[in-house]
Amino acid sequence: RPIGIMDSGVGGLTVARVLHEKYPKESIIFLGDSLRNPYGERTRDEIARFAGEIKDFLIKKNVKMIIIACNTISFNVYPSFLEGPVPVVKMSLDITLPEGTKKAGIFATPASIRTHAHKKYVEKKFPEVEWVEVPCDGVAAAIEQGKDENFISALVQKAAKEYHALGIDAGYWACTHYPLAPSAFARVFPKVPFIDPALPTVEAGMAILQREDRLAEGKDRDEFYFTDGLAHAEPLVKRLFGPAAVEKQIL
Ligand code: DGN
Repeated sequence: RPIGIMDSGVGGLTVARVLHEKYPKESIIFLGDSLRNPYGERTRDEIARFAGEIKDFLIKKNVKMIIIACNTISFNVYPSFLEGPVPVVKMSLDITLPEGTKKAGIFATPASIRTHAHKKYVEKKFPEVEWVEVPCDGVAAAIEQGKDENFISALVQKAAKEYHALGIDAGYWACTHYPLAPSAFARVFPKVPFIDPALPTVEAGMAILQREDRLAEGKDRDEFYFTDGLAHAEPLVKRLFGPAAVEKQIL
């Protein structure tokens, strides 16, 4: 049985890519809700309702586990979302930081920052670091729409300035869209390392499957569904995953 991966759009592909590279025997069913993207500027109830629809779709596809490859969904759904016939794994908060980091920025959508989930966790894990939260208005949407680097870096720059993050020595990509635009961040923060939690997220999910002895023995096929925006999503999927089925799916 395949592993289901969900996001509000193309961002979750950054998590799917890690799963694909590290565990090539696993099959992936991906759904990105590009039509209703961005989730990051929506209310909690809306996010929870849309996420429920994606979850139902994946369960009908007979997945053995669901990875929520979206921070906004992970930290806005209600606890009951994690219950059901298959394990549901949220985005990991368990990042590592380069040694000697003094000030670090949490870059996320406004809806993720509103929960303060990331800050609460990393402040406990790294109490010696000064953490700044940087809600990045419009950045995920710009990446979703395939806007160019100039456009995206201007948005990052604006948010960084507004939230006093320009002097950081490390950044936390707490939105799965952002690792698709590393150069836009590098322009604003030259030489600053950015941390992507995709790997600990995938490892958390695979640990569950391993414990239950449910790892796949060989890939069947990967399927990628988007509710809109195929003109941008399809070439991106092909670039990251090679030939794979990409289809439009209305929820
Ligand atoms: N990729 C989503 C996340 O990790 O928060 C956010 C995308 C969005 O809908 N704004």
